[in-house]
Formats: sequence, structure tokens, C-alpha cells
Amino acid sequence: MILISTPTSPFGRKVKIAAIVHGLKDRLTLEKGDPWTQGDILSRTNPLGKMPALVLDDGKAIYDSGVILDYFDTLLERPKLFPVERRLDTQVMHVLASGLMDAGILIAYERLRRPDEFCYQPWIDHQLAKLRRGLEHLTKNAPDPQVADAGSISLACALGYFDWRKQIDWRKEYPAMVDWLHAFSSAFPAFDATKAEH
Ligand SMILES: N[C@@H](CCC(=O)N[C@@H](CS)C(=O)NCC(=O)O)C(=O)O
Repeated sequence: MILISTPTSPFGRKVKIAAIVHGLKDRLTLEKGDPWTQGDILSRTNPLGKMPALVLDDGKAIYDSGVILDYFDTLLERPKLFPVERRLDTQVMHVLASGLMDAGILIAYERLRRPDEFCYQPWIDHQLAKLRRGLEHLTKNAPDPQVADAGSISLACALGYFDWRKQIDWRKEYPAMVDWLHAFSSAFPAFDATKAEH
């Protein structure tokens, strides 16, 4: 299977960690995608031009990262990313953590992709409020850091993304999440192994 992404994409990192932890890494070949270049392999594979996208062995293209994780589960003996016995809770945690990444990406694009004079602070603040509400909620309702399911993997990738793009000083504002990420990264070396060089 061909995984189209970049080393820095937090959504791509989610898929890579899932593949490493659950023994699917050797079935993946990585190909670099570029969402900013028309006609790139990424937009030829996913019309939305978003990464990651996965090309299966039969040539079928699947996306987004959540669908890819759901597909990975079908390759395992039993679902590990969305375990049957707590599927609903895991789906909600996955959406929450992925939504944090979405909000973080919108902030980063507003700052980096728009000319300074078009950078709209109220929009950034609107996204920041999502990060604060989400991280506040997670401080009391974090997933088990010893389990690598779709929720915990996505949360770790969201925090790693905030470390890079610095949308929020989450380490200072939410110290419980620092402990959480330490526990997750200690349990799953795949987290550090997929850290991009910036
Ligand atoms: N819902 C998608 C989100 C993916 C996403 O936003 N990826 C970013 C990079 S990390 C991207 O490709 N952005 C380019 C764009 O939005 O055009 C997923 O879970 O895969």
C-alpha cells in the first residue's frame, strides 16, 4: 500500500503510528504529497488534496485518516484502532483529537498562508477557543495512554503538532496533558520515531 503524506503532517503521523504499533508498517510504502501543487499525486489520489491518502494494493484510493485507521482494523485479527467493545467512545475521542488538529491547522494556515494584512485575529481566537475547550475537557477525560487506539494516537499527534506550530502553550496551560503525552510516548516509541525534523 502507498501512503501519501509528508513527514510533518499530524494526520499522516497518526496513520504511521497506527501502522507501526499494530504491525502494518512493512505493508506501507511512503510517497511524499504536496497539497499546494496542482496535479500532484496527492490531489490525483484524493480530489480534496488533503493528506494522508492511502492507495490499496488493488489501486483503490482511500482517505481520510480516520477511514484509513478503520481500514487498518480490517487487516488485523480483531479491531485495535476502534475496538468493538468501546467503539463509540473511541470514535468520539478520535473526532475530538482530530478536531483539535483541524483547528490547529486552520490557525497555522491563517498565520502562514495568508498575507499579514489578511490575517484575521477573531478567526484565530475562534479556533483557539476550540483548543482550550478541548484540552480542558481532556485534562479530566483523557484516554488511557497505555492503549494505542484511534483516540489516543490522534491526541498524541495533536499535541505534537502544537509543539511544532505553537498555536497554544499547552505544556504550560495543561500540565496534565504533559504527563499524558509522556506516558503515551514512553509506552509507544512509535511516537518519537515519527517525529519530523523541522
Ligand atoms: N480530515 C482529514 C484532514 C487532513 C488534513 O487536513 N491534512 C492537511 C495536512 S496535515 C492537508 O492536507 N491540508 C491541505 C489542504 O487543506 O488543502 C484527515 O483526517 O485526513
